[in-house]
Amino acid sequence: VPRTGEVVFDKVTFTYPGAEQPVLADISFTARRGTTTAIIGSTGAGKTTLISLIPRLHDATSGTVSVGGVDVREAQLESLWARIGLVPQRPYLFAGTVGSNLRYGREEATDEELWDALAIAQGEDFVRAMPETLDSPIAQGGTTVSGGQRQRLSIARALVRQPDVLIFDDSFSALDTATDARLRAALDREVTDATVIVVAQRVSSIVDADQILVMEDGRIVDRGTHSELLQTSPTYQEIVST
Ligand code: TTP
Ligand code: MG
Repeated sequence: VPRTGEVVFDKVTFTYPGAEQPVLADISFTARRGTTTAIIGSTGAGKTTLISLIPRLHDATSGTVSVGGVDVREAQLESLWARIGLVPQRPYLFAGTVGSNLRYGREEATDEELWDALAIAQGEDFVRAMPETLDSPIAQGGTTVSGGQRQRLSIARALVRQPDVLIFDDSFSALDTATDARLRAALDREVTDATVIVVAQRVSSIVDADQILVMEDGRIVDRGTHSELLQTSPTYQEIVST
């Protein structure tokens, strides 16, 4: 029986249209509901490309990607997207208010739901400190908030949608380590049903992950928990030590 939100990659390769070299080769893994899968690897390793196949921003060149047991190529796009919350590496805020940006994707969310999402995303304090809180204006591109605030609003926006699959693409990089730790603790506590996929540069952001995939040149070269990889993966040891 396919589980809600389970994400499975089966022998996936991907080449960008017009490119000669594949960016992803032989990617296979299962990300289970209620667990966190972390993806780590150097810049250009293919992490953003990998997660972009889940909501079909691109289609695999070969192999299959499935969500909840359904091949994404056979899923209806709207219902697929409704189940996925992706926080992009460069989050985008549009001209409007804090509230309208948070409701993007789920217009019917109540103010209380927005505050709950902000509390998890560690954005509650700064939004409460704004003169008009949820009604405070946001300029196009989010230029009126800091990079870290933009990241937290973007994380809260994904949480408001209550997706089965939550994907964070380097979403904690602009946060100081204490805020990063509080955010991950809140996610662990409050988001228990979703399949969580975390792309990270910083090892401290992923030490608690149920499985860590180490990527290099479009391949998963090692996998395991933090303590397993410390023992078995020279690549991981190198990432940890830098
Ligand atoms: P990415 O998937 O963007 O690599 P990354 O997310 O691991 O890197 P970073 O940590 O810096 O975010 O890129 C993988 C390769 O694919 C890289 O050689 C650039 C190439 N690429 C394209 O050709 N077109 C694209 O649209 C993207 C996103 C990447
Ligand atoms: Mg990336």
